Amino acid sequence: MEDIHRKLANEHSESDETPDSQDLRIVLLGVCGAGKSATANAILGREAFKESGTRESEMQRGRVEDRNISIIDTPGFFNTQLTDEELQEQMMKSLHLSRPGPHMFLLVINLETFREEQRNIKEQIQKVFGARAMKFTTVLFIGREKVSRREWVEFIESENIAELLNYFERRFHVINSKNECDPYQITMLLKSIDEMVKNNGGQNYSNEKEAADQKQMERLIQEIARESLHTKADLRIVLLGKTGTGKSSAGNTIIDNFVFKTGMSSKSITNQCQKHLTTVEGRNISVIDTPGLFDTSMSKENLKAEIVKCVYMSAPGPHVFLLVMRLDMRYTNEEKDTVKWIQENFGEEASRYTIILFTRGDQLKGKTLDDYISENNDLKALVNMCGDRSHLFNNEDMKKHSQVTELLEKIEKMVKENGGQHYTNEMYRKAQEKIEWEAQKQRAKRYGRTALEVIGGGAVVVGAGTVVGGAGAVAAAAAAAAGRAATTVAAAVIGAAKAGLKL
Ligand SMILES: Nc1nc2c(ncn2[C@@H]2O[C@H](COP(=O)(O)OP(=O)(O)O)[C@@H](O)[C@H]2O)c(=O)[nH]1
Ligand SMILES: [Mg+2]
Repeated sequence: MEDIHRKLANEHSESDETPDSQDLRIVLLGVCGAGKSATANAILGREAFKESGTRESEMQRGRVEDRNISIIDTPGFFNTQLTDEELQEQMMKSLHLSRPGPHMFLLVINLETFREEQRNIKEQIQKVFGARAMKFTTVLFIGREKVSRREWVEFIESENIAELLNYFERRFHVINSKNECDPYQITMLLKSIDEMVKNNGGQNYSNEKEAADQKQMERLIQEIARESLHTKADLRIVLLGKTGTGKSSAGNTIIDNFVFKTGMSSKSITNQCQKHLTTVEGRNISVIDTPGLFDTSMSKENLKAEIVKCVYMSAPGPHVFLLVMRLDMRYTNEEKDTVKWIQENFGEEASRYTIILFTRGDQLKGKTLDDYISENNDLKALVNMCGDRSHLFNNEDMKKHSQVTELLEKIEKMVKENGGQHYTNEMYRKAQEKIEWEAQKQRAKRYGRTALEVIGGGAVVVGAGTVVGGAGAVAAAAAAAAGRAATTVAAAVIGAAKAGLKL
């Protein structure tokens, strides 16, 4: 952590000072050209910032009204000179400069140039800093002298502005443009800011909440892993695949009961991993249903965090991944992406533990499954990669027990070929490390990093392929408490959780 702060500070020596912990720390936000730098200068009472084309976040300190103030100026939103990524970097830099976090974001809106379409600036703020930032934001209207009293009242009472202000719990203040701004207005502004900071309990904005959420998730993960080890089934089956392919239906067919909810919808009916333990033909098995990959109703991060739970729900690891596909659908790019996702996230080794399970056997129309597979080269290659293991279900005919018996035989044959081994959490951890490393290489190109890393909540990436932080310590504690097996699960899952929480 220290290292990162030092490195960031060195890299950006133009803003060399560090805010004193006693300073009032204010980050100025707004659209490009709103007048943020001029406003900062008006507050500080000197020409501290250059007043045009701010491209980098920068901090200046001053003593105003007997107190130290640090103001961090940022490039504007909707800035055509910066890419989205560059802007994101600069916003993260503003957090770094205001560490441990600003007391207030001042959203500067120029009464003269404010345009309707810029109202979605609240979405921009939320996207960059998270929903919590709204609590720490005050709207500062500038250029009051440019509009008549009647215009001002109409503006502030208009529906659009009322809607915008509601997001910030109606915290706002109005001052003149810099050249028309007398010291009294600044005194009143600071008084108003003090009041708002006080109402927030004197706290500063930081991503600690997210860090706390991460810790809670790690605890939950360990709990599930430990519990799963207690109720360990002899044969552990995980259903994976796109939404609507028939995963939940196939689970029901295997169990011979309506345990998993099914349905026709482009959105996932299943949004959480669900495990069911049962006895099938004298075998003690667990079936884990998962939400569909590439489901549009969940964010990518949440979806991944949820799907990876199947690994620890099947602790010490699943014997088989059933990759479910519809027989009556073409093998589309989306299907290919599903396969790619599984390979990336569970590692190439996962294919040794995979059987392609086709559903909708009722629509085979006289052909054999092999005929169907050999008609498409890509599909053939996929099945081949999975050791030519495939099976066909007709979930409409759940009473046809032979389809389940045959599937279980295929699974047992595969387990035997794998030397009785199942997919392990260690394999999962390796796959995640690989993804992490790839992502890290991408991140290294950027300065920004996430607020979590900069402001210091959870884990911090310190070097090639190494991840340290709170999570490691938790895993170590789990090692002592729960023994080795549980730890491997916990460690693997913590990796997953971190990946899911977009490190
Ligand atoms: N005709 C037919 N319909 C099926 C079959 N398997 C699933 N379905 C239907 O496909 C829809 C989606 O199934 P579901 O199990 O919820 O898919 P999931 O999103 O992958 O879990 C449901 O309406 C099922 O009734 C099958 O083998 N034949
Ligand atoms: Mg489902």
